[in-house]
Amino acid sequence: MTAVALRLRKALSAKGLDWGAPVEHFGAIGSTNDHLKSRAREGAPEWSLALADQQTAGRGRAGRSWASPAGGLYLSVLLRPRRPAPATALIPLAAGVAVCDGLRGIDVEAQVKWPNDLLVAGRKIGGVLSEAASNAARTESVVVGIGLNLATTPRLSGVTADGATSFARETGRTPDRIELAAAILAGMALWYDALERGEESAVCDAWRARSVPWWGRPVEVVSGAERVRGLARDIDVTGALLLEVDGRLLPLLSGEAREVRLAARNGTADASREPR
Ligand code: BT5
Repeated sequence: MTAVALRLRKALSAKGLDWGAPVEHFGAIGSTNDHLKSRAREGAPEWSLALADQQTAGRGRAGRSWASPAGGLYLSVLLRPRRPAPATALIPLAAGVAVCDGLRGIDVEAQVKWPNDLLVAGRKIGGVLSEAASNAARTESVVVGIGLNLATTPRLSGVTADGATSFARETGRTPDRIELAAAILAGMALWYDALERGEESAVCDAWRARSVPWWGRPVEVVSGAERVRGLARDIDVTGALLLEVDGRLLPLLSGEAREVRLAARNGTADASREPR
């Protein structure tokens, strides 16, 4: 076990969490999620962890990449949920709550943005990538990956370049990555246990309380070739974003969401569903 893995175990046990599951640390790896998914297939136990100093093939959702230079936090955790859907659908939101609280615990006013972004002052400081493997009967495993920009703000090309931030950019400080990881994992344990007890609404409430305050405002969600505009109303217990479109609530399960301007035409949301 590396010194970093040992330090993470110690930080967890200082929080009263004696981590029975394997804790693996890598200087560099393709993707901690890919690694833990293959461990999951080999039968690794729940709460197995993979942590990397940098990733060479870090992944976001839908085939997007995640810039993972040294100086960030790249952490994946393996869960084996016993409860069926919709509880499993809320795991990414529960993780978002845990990451948000980890950052707030070190004085960064983070917010969650549906479905999986962590923002500070409107810029993306991190994200969650949750990947489930199921058989015919049930969800066998969920690998939850967390990426956070800490010491450096990655250089991203194009429109996302100014959309990213880091802990250092926001505070002028560099946090202790291991202490932060332990705090996030303690939060994960708390909210995941709530889900396993059937307390979906508690997780939804916690998520709402940390969300960007866009309720009642026009939001656009892009998913593949489809674009939906409507008023953000709420999330539901399946983790879907509820958009009001033409007076009806439309649940959206995935996509990229952003606030949009009011349509000049009539001063209300330009609520429409149309191909891009
Ligand atoms: C995410 O995807 O936000 C989920 C990121 C999860 C990364 C973790 S790191 C540990 C584990 N192992 C992995 O391989 N992944 C997980 P998504 O919502 O699809 O956001 C991806 C988009 O964010 C990209 O298309 C860029 O626009 C932008 N982006 C990429 N890298 C970024 C970064 N470091 N900081 C801010 N924005 C970034």
